[in-house]
Amino acid sequence: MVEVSRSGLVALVGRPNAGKSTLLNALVGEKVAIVSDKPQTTRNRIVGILDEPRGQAVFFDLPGVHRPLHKLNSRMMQEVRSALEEVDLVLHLVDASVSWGRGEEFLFHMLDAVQPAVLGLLTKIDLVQPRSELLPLMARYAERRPGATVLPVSALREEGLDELRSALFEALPEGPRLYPPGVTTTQTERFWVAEVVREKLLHATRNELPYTTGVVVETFEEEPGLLRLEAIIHVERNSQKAIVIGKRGRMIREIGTAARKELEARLGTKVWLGLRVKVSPRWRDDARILASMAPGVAALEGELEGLLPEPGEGDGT
Ligand SMILES: Nc1nc2c(ncn2[C@@H]2O[C@H](COP(=O)(O)OP(=O)(O)OP(=O)(O)O)[C@@H](O)[C@H]2O)c(=O)[nH]1
Ligand SMILES: [Mg+2]
Repeated sequence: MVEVSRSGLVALVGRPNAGKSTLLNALVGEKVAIVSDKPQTTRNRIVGILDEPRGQAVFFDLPGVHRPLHKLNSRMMQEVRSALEEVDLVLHLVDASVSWGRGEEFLFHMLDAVQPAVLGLLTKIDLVQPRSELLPLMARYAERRPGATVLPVSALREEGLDELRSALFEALPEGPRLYPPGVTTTQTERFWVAEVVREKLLHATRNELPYTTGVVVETFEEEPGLLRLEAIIHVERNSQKAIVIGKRGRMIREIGTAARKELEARLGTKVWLGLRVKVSPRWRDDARILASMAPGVAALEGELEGLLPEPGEGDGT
């Protein structure tokens, strides 16, 4: 019997910190999205691709759904809304380790109105003890969305992922691959550099800082045996600049070293990474700076030709 190949676009949607990016990395089997314990880590649509004999799932990891107070956040929410119009399937991630509040209710409302099928996921179940406490949560989800499937998962412990993969391939339409096998993401290396710097920055700093910092790569130069990188860390106030730099530059050195090591391992080249901190009081509302933080899409050297659907095909128009 010939195996049926399925393919489609799958959005990962949830509240900030629900575990979307961690799950994406676990499903793809490679780190394609940065992760942190601070909410609003993901600011752009991140594409991650799972390729199996039974099909190909193209995931959109998205910013967590929250109330936008800046242009940056409005764009983040716009990214979620536009993704919901494009995809074949939505994975709705609900963090099983925190209580279910008004934000989650808002998200349910938002998803009630979308076209694609929604698969519910209870995430971080390794944190739920005893496990029997999952049952009322699953029941609550089923009550809120009658007929929906809801699956418990732990991306960290890789629990429930086989069941999830099976359920999602079952839900995807039949169709050919959208990307060649071996491609796991579409983001540019330049964008990845900014993301890795931001991840190390989020790990090294606390509290308010996550929301008020942004990273732009200014220099990306390939020299023989060396990748020369320079990035600007935008902050909003002098006091934040002092925190990011740290005593005698200790903090920024720590961020730079951690980012450089990860980039060298990933890109397979020696990296020189210069970091500068700049006070840009309103960068979160500055269209020019925000545009310079956009991910871009990596060129796949013509490989995609003939593999991508015709424009307009499958987009519901
Ligand atoms: N214990 C446990 N922690 C998890 C699991 N999945 C994610 N986390 C943690 O939850 C935090 C948030 O994870 P992310 O993957 O960045 O969450 P996100 O939904 O992408 O967050 P935003 O991008 O900010 O919306 C991190 O500290 C993760 O390590 C899990 O299965 N178990
Ligand atoms: Mg994320």
